[in-house]
Amino acid sequence: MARIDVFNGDADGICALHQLRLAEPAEATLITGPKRAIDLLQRAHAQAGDTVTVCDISLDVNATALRDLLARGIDVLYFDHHAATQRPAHPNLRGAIDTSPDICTSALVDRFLNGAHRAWAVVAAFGDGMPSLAQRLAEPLQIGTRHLQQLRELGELLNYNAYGEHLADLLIHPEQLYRLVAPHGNPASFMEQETLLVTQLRALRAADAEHLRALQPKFANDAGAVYLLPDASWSRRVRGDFSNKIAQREPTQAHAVLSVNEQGGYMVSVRAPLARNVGADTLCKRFASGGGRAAAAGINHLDTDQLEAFVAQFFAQFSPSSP
Ligand SMILES: [Mn+2]
Repeated sequence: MARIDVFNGDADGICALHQLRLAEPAEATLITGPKRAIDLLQRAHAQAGDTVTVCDISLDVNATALRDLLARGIDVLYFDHHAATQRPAHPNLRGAIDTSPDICTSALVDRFLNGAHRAWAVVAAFGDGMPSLAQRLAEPLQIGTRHLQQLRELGELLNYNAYGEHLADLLIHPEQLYRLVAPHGNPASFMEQETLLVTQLRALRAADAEHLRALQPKFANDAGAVYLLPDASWSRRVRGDFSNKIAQREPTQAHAVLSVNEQGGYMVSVRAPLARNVGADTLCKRFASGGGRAAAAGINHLDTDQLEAFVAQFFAQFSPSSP
């Protein structure tokens, strides 16, 4: 009767599984990866009688693998807050799925365990960018402002480690990070014992932020700005958050962030001006692999020789005179 633990490599995934394993210690095979790697359940090679625990990866993305496990008599304990439209009803499927916008997986696990390891849920909520949830969870713990600040930093650092396209972009493999977290009953103990790792993560995040501060738009006018991120690990770590950050910094402008993709072209992320929130999808859908929403859209692959056309269309789309 083997156990397999499958979890997102970010703060929420790690802290969710950690709470479960503090409550019920078990030797398990671990399956995880960078934050973007969510198609993980198919890697779980389980036999009838085994138990698979899943944390913080979309049920929809893993629905086929899940149905296959259940059909083969495997027990599945599933906790998640991402897209889950095709939730199978099965006696061997337990856990909690809740896609409300103000909940994270670690908070679901916290509820499941009646708050037994609450501090880790607080860390995770901060890491998942939900500070008000974190504060709500922390309230009954009556922890001081300084300690709460520590939990916030830890959440953000654990989360930051998972950013990147490939494992090589990450400071340490999320599996290794989980193993370092695992012996610690509380977050303060982890921060005291793992000072070197915490320092390295802090330094990495600061250095990346410095790269970003120095980055100038490649093309810009009053209507918007186009940024070109270099082909570097730091680019792959920051690109997920960068579009949101600049959109908030310049709410009247449209933004495009281009980064080099695996095929040697660009992956494009477009944000309409926050103040207007229209046009991003219209622009991106003009390109073969483009799509998205009115406020935020993207192009998976833009050939380098299409760059000029894209930039022209971007400014045409968002110039004040255009409809
Ligand atoms: Mn999460």
